[in-house]
Amino acid sequence: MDIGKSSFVVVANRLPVDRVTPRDGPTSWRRSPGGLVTALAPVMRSFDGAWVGWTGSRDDAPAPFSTDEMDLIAVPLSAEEIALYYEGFSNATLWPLYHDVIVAPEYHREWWEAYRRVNERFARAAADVADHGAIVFVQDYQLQLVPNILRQLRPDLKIGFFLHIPFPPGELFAQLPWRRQILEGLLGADLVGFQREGAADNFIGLAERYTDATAGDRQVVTADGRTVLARSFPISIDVSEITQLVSDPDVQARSDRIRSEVGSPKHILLGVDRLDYTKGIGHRLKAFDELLAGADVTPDEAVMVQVATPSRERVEAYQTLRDDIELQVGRMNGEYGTIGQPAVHYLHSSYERAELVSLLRAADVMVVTPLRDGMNLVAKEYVAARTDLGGALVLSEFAGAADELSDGAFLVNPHDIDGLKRALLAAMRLDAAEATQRMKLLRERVLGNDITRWAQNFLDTLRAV
Ligand code: ADQ
Repeated sequence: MDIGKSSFVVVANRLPVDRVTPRDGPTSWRRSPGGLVTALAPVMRSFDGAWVGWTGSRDDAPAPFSTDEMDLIAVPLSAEEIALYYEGFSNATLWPLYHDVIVAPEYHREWWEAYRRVNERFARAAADVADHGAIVFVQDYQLQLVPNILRQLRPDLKIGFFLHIPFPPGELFAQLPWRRQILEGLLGADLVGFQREGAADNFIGLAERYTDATAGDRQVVTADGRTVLARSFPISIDVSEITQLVSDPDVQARSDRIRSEVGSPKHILLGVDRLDYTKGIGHRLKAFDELLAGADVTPDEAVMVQVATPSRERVEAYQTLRDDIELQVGRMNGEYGTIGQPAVHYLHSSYERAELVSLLRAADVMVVTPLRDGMNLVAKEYVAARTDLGGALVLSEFAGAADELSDGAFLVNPHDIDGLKRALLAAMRLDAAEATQRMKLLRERVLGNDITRWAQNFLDTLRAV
């Protein structure tokens, strides 16, 4: 198939499609769920766009192919590169370092070498497909070196970068043996986007400290005189997708069934997270445990449903976390559960969007308690799902979403277990009028800035550079 040059190129660790291999018949590709691809699809369509990324399988290099919306360019990774670049440097060095060192980051030179090599491969693939003067939009912490490599290869391009996770303060970032190279990598972009204002400030300060660049107001000037904008663009969700699902009678019926299947308690508390140590799952379980132990609520009155999506299962810290959480859930159910009625319904599984939205609709209190989180889309999805203006949101102040949702949510410091218990109780005891009032405030914020608006803001800013 002839894949031409593109005037709009997205570069991300993963391609936005999953391979479907039926037993009889040819392989095909299905668009993966996710707001980012939904937001970018219209831009892709109108600009003849291409997406550069990994398929998710080792040594997988299908020839470039097209869907209705875009050309897809696969970047292959070997088993060793998956271990060193992806599981290693991305998820056991950068991820914990950028999330407040909740788990100790590991610094290994072979991991760094693989990260550098793989970033170069992604940059070359993007350089090959980008038309003269094209816009290239690079995503996230796995690819922080791509902007600068790309700039060297193709000075004609307009390059944007968006970091989906936090950017840490200097006290933590300084640990990184390759801090200068990472900063220089990002400075190859014309626009570097972050979830929160504070992250952009961290970046500007660190660029001045560790590179030859000069800090300015929401921008950095590099040694060779280029201006790099650093701004916050709080990401959001595809509100219309959730609204459509909520209005589906099957989803409504499923939501009612979920309530009765967990014993029709007065309060359903819900957590939905990737099983990740940043999400504060243990903290929220502990708070609920203490509420039950102190008889603030009884197991008849309140149950917790915790969906924990399997994640990064080959990384050691994630294996330990799973053991810890499952021990904690087992103990709680042993202590407070009865036959057919556990205190915590723990689901280690991935779900279809319709099932997820049914759960969101069934929950009286959505409990989002990360110790650190770039944004947290689940909090916004909950708000979008509550077209009935019901439910309450307990939200960590350490999630990016807290910047926008502080008015209607019960904000908590998840490390403060007593505070968390008070917030859970307050959310459970909320009277209907105040609940409606709070949900209205939350919905104003979420509906006013959805993922399409986010993409538009970022790309408009980039074009205007
Ligand atoms: P994540 O850390 O993955 O994202 P989050 O923002 O909550 O966290 O997004 C998770 C997404 O996966 C949500 O859309 C959620 O509905 C979905 N999901 C969760 N559990 C699921 C399950 N069991 N089955 C199916 N789907 C499930 C990173 C950053 C965040 C940032 C996003 C986007 O860590 O801080 O908000 O990127 O920038």
